[in-house]
Amino acid sequence: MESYTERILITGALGQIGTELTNRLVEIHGAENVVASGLDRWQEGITSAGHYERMDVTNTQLVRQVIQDYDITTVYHLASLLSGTSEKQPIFAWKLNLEPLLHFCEMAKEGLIKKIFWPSSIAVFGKGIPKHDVGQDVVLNPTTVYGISKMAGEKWCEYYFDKHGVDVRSIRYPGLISWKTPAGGGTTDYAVEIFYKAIEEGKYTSFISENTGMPMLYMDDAINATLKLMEAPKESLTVRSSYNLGGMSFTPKELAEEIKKEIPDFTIDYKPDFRQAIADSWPASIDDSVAKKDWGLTYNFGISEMTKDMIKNLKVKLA
Ligand code: AKB
Repeated sequence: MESYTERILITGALGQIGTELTNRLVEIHGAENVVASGLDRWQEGITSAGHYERMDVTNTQLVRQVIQDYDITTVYHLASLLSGTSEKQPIFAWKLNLEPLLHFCEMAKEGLIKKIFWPSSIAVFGKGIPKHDVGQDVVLNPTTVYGISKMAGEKWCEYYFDKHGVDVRSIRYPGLISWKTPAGGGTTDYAVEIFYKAIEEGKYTSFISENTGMPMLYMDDAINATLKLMEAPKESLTVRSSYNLGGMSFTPKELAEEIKKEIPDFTIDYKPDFRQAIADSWPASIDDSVAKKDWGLTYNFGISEMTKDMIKNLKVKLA
């Protein structure tokens, strides 16, 4: 195996995954080897990374300059518009979700970068696919702007690996639940909002109907999985589009029942909006046996461990 000091660039470093992934990468590789980037201006404490670049990831010249200036070897390219927001800005969603990925793959093809991580989503599956235990190799039929962009991205990842040996790795994230940084613009985000409202107001109106099941993952498990995939030996990876990740599956009603065990007076009602149609086109549960076999995917959090941890930490954060 080739050995070198990793120099890491994270795009979308101030987002829901980015903030936590950046902290873990700093712990592993040292702050001086981690460059965080995002659209916000630099300010004290913006990130734990040793460097911060205010950068629009669609600005190809600037991105190339940053890669060269810091001798970047590995890119975690997280910047993306999520499903709800993508429906409102389809052309921009396509541009943001696809073009920078291609640019990073091109730079890897030129030998400027050694490894790329790019997140895909359960949104790639879409209509006409069985609802439960959806396998790794089913036909993809996304019906949302976000799902279409993620499906195309997966195909590009596979293409750059097959044709040019580009080491780009990817996970189809389910809904991600976390307390440190709020999510924004996603269909699964009800499962984050519900905790804020439960603690602050004791009640929540869900934009997803009570019996709609979706796969979800607690952020700690998401970060562990991402790092595990990136550390896995190249030879053990059999999927170069994107790996299924199932996490746990539950409905808003089941989550509300779990929250009530911690906050007995909590109440929920349901007013589904345009995101219900998106959720209806997604699977309720995912088969992730290929990720388990290829690179040892494991989870530490089920619905009750996650609920307890969210409430414990958010109570302190919101106090
Ligand atoms: C979203 O809801 O858009 C995301 C996702 C499942 O990719 N959380």
